Amino acid sequence: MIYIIGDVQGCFYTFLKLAANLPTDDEIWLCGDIINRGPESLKMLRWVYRNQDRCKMVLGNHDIHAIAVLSGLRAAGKMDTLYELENAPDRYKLLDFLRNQPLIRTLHKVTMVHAGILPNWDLETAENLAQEIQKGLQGSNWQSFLQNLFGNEPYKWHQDLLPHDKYRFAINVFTRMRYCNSAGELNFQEKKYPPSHILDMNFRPWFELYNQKAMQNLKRRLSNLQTIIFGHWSDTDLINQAYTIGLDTGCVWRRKLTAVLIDTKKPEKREFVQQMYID
Ligand SMILES: [Mn+2]
Repeated sequence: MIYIIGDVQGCFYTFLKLAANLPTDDEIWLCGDIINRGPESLKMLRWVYRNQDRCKMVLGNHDIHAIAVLSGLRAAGKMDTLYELENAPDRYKLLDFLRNQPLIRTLHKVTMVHAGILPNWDLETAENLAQEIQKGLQGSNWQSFLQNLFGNEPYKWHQDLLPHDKYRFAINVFTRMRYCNSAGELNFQEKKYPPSHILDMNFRPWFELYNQKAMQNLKRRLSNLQTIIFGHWSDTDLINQAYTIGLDTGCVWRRKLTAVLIDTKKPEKREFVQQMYID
């Protein structure tokens, strides 16, 4: 069986304590932002590297930022806690490990991603975009490819976007999205949940739009019923809807780290395991 764990962000001892409460035969999947802002990024990343057989991850915005910092493309910010990692003797091995990680992982009807999937996309579109970006990050020109991924624009999805615009939009969806609308536009200004003011252009939390669409598809007996498990948005606390599960319960803000067993579909029957912050 597989447990998916929310944003660890370098809270390594909280993670170890939660993992100790999960069956040792089970796989652990991490839904991104495994490092940065918390105290023990280097220990966390080394643990995930050593336990690759049992532990799988997807990249979050903080993991991608760390790739850029380790490769000299971006400077570490004031809030970053990457200093130990930047100076570790095994930093290049860990850098290569990180940039070879995917953006989404799918098992049957469950998909794990750090921030989300655009409600307008079907799973195939999302998987193709994620694979193309992954190829770019693994390729020989990965540094210039990565450099082109940073930025907010374009704000609106269109299938005919130029490649770099398309990849920048897609990585923002996979690793940074919070609010979007049914026209496929992103809003990076609002981060609060619920929003701090009334949003124009019908912006809504992406997972509510996605869940609504999946419920409509269920009524119409369509097959597009993928459940999305995500992190990234600690303001929302635990989200447990029919087709979306949000696991960022604010560990890095000294709240909780949450795991969910990939198993039953019904929200009331899902098994969650939580650990209070202890780092
Ligand atoms: Mn994040």
